Amino acid sequence: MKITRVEAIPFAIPYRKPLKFASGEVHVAEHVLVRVHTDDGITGVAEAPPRPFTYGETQAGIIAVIEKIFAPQVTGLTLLERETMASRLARTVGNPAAKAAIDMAVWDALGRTLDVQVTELLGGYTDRMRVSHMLGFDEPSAMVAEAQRMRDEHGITTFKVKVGRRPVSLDTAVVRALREGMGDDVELYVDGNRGWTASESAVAMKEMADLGLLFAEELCPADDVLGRRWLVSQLDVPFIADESAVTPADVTREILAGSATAISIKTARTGFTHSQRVHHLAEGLGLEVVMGNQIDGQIGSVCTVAFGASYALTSRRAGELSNFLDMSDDLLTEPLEIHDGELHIRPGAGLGIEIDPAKLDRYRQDR
Ligand code: MUC
Ligand code: MG
Repeated sequence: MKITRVEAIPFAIPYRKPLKFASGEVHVAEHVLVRVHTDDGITGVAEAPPRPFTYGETQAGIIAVIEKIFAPQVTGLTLLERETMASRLARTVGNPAAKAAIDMAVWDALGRTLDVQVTELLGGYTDRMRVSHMLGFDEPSAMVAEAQRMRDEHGITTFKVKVGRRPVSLDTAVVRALREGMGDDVELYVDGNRGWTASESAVAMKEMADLGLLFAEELCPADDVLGRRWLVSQLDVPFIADESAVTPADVTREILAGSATAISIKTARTGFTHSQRVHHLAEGLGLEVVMGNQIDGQIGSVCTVAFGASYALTSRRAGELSNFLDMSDDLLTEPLEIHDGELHIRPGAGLGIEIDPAKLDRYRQDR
């Protein structure tokens, strides 16, 4: 069970349909495949998606920090020494996606070694999650057409709508068109990625008050401390902290300050080990949780559903598990499929996935 090597492999897969939102846009998935090898001949995998507009990480930076700092710190530890590993990684500030990918590859390797699923190791609550699809900026008719396609082809009936443009009517018109076009049975919520001010957010939420929204997420920056508290105090839907609340300490600060009332857990930035801590905190505080999407590929989406399915709290709401559908290809031997609005965990040990060597050869950027 001893870790002998950690690999960080850059790869790039274009998006068929780029995702645009208030803090950035993604046209190509330029991710890092992380592989953790052990002396038993086991390999665990995960992927790190660099999101410079959210965490400051780049693809080159993730590879450098893994190769220069993290790989030497974890090599020689066993798969069971995860808290020692976490405390060593914590000596370096930031770099959440790089740390998370190592952590998840270690859990995958542990599951494969013990011949159990990661979901069983973590909590084993269920084997699937309902799926929420994230709709990026576009014209109202195009966003309604995409939502209809997702419902018709995959049975998805929960949608997170990206907002945060100016004037706010650009986005409120989209949400209204979605409600009118999709009917009252679909679940809709909005994510501003900090694009609006607190007062713009309040105007927009009033304008959408009759649209039956489920949640609002990161409509304005958490750094607008009093403005955000003022906004959250007047909303009648839960306000999700996403990029403002990555660590358990961030979550505690945001919630106790009245600047958020629900939490997004993203395994791409907290791995499984720290996502567990955020989950337990949310449970203790009585918060709603949504399993979020870091614009993940299929490996990242498998990680999200593996964690989300582990607990009652994380599997209650639809998880954001479908943005890989917008990519032109991926690395798995058996692609993920969403049916009847659900994504199942994989049946095999660990995360239950295999990397297709031909696909990796085609998309890796280091050869
Ligand atoms: C989301 O929920 O915000 C967009 C930026 C980011 O960091 O994650 C995505 C989705
Ligand atoms: Mg968000």
